[in-house]
Amino acid sequence: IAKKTGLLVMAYGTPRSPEEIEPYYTHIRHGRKPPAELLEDLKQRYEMIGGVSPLARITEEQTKALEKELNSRSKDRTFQAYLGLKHTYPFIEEAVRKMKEDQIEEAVSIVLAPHYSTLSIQTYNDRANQEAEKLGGPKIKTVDSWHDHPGFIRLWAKRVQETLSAIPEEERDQTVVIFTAHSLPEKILKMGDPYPDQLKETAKLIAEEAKIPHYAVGWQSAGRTPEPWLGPDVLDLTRELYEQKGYRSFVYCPVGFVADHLEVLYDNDIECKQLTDELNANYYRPPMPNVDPEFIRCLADVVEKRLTT
Ligand code: FEC
Repeated sequence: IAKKTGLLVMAYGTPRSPEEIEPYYTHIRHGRKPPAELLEDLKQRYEMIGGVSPLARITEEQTKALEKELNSRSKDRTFQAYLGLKHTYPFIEEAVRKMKEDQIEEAVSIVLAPHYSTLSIQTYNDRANQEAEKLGGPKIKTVDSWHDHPGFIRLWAKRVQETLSAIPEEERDQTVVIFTAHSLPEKILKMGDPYPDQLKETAKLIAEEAKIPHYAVGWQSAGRTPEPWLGPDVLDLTRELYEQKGYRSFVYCPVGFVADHLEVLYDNDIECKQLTDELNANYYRPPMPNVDPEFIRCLADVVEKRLTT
């Protein structure tokens, strides 16, 4: 009989209704309630993208699709998916408890974010492992990163090429592709964190594969705290590329994310777009991976490989 393997899919999580915004934001802030002004600002951003984020639905679809893909590939294992979220229910710990209750002894986990940081992926993996240790199982094989997976690179390369080929030829010389990920506090640099280098690697590989003549790397969605965050911020970078390099068309590739959600639908599609409008420049953004079967196959490759190492 096929061995049952737990598939723990971890992701950021999002409020499922406007009422959930406050507890969600409080969780992100490590239990500190947000000041009224910051809360209002966040509520307005959700309002601007339609009230709630599509992230909850997309994460669930990605999880189901990954489980199905893995089961279609494997004869000697049956994968059973468990969704564990970082900032809302079902929390990572709940997913691990559920696996234990279901008598899963062996599990593999993946975070739906490509780049490793001690402040991002490691916190997911630590929370999963700590809960499993507390319960005496299951044994979880975690994945650190998959930012350079050839399938992931190909998928973005194709999407950028499609976007570029829709740009009129006379405009293309003045077009720049900007690769971004979520900014993190600058203190990660002192910790020797691989996050910035991994984003640069992703950008380089996509640029090579898609033969992109002009590209830049930046950071977006920095937190609203006084400490310094990794830069250049995508808005400053856009201005600089416009003013100093003469670019007039901007193709935003938020490769640090894998789904349509607030940070893309607001921070890129509204905020960056406002700036390009103001500059009288052109805004483009290729579609996110979401549940593209090619993307799901890439995640399945990563999981399968982890199980053999
Ligand atoms: O509802 C949605 O669609 C939410 C999408 C969402 C994703 C996401 C991904 C990442 N974050 C990362 C780091 C931080 C750090 C802080 C922080 C704050 C927020 C806030 C919201 C939010 N994040 Fe997020 N993030 C998403 C949403 N994030 C909302 C709070 C308001 C704001 O600052 O805009 C700062 C925390 C602090 O104050 O101390 C740090 C990283 C990722 C990408 C990797 C991953 O998905 O885990 C890193 C999606």
